[in-house]
Amino acid sequence: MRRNDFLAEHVRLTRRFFLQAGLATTALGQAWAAENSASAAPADDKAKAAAPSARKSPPTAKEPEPTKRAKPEKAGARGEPYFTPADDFRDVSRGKPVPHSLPEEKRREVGLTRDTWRLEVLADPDHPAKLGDELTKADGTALDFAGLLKLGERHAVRFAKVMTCLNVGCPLGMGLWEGVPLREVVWLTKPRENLRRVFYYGYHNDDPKQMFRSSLPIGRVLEDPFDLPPVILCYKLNGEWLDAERGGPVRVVVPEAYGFKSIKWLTHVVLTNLAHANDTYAEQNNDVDSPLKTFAAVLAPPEKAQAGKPIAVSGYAQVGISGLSKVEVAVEPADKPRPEGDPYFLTAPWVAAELLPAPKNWSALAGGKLPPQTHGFDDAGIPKTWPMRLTNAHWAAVLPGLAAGKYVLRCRTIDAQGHAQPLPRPFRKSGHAAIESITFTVT
Ligand SMILES: Nc1nc2c(c(=O)[nH]1)N[C@H]1C(S)=C(S)[C@@H](COP(=O)(O)O)O[C@H]1N2
Ligand SMILES: [Mo]
Repeated sequence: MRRNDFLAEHVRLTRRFFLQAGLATTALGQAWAAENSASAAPADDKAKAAAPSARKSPPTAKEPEPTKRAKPEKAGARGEPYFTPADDFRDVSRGKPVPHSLPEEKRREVGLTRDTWRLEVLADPDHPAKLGDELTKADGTALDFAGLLKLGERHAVRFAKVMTCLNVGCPLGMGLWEGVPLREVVWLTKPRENLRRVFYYGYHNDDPKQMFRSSLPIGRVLEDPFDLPPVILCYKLNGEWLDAERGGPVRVVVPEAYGFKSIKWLTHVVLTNLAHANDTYAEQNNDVDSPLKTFAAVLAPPEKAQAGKPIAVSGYAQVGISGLSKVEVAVEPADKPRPEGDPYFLTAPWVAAELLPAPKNWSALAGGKLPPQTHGFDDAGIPKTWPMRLTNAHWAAVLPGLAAGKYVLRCRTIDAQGHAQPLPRPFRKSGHAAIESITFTVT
């Protein structure tokens, strides 16, 4: 059932738009009806059919395949608009075994429950920052969960953010993340000098080979550029305690970053004078200084288009650090050769799609409402800007009728700086931005 919520929600969001455009039945409506009819197709195939971009950008060799139950391939893009119930996130966690699969007793033993969790904050022995204090288990000063919540009473923040794996490309889930700014915990160590970077890691089965480490410049931790939320030690997702699969009891969440910066099952923060990144993720040729990109994707191709009849298409866009000004779509005959020297489809016949407004009811949150004092929302829970950076938006378009034949559909974003996708950062190892090409037939 859950997989269908994804398309159902999107259909609801796009329905008004298509009704106004004089289209009672949308391509997605048809796709959704097909999804819902009892079908013999294995769940995997159906998920793939609804997820063209996921199909084209599979996880790289080193990125573990999403585990557990079959989930919508574009879970993070689900409607309403966007908060994804914790259980519906896709999971790309590493670890043998993955820490959230450990029995409760073992999790208690290693500090992966709220009442046993301890965070050590240390100077890096190789490049030591000068600290007044370290927070250590040995001398009983490590931060515990009650101490973190105590800091939260004065400093807690919450913000909306899409969790996207740099290597998978399509979002894993949209969350309302809540926690204490990491800087509040850094300040507890009374740092004085030689502090240029912070690195941090979580529980990894006490096996150094399994350590998955990430890092940030200290400047990003101490100050928030422009109107970004702070880097947090997160303990709540969508208003509920962060569960073990999502990295609970405590994980880091870096608002503008891809998922690998948001370390789960956090146990250690290390303050260092090292001048460069030392992320585990760099070992896989990833660009570890890459903030979220803006890109658009189609949610369901116009599978049953009829000659001469308008064609409905719709999808979502991830809104990266450069914002989103519009989504465009282009349709060309499939057999028309592409001009040479145009790898980014700049010469395709682009037309504007419509960006859909913010929802009024935010399901997955208690009462369907944003809690007060959420970053980017006013006190009534209305977004201050739309679309919002670092989250998803939905879009829809009606294409004029076409003659029978085979066509290619593409969509792209124009970010708020005027860059057309996949620019300004077109390289794969800094995150997915490629324009997808979807063939469909008009009969
Ligand atoms: N400790 C730890 N944290 C981790 C990972 C991991 O393997 N171990 N994976 C990272 C990666 S690559 C991603 S994309 C995100 C995924 O977050 P999610 O599981 O909440 O969707 O977690 C990050 N945090
Ligand atoms: Mo990832």
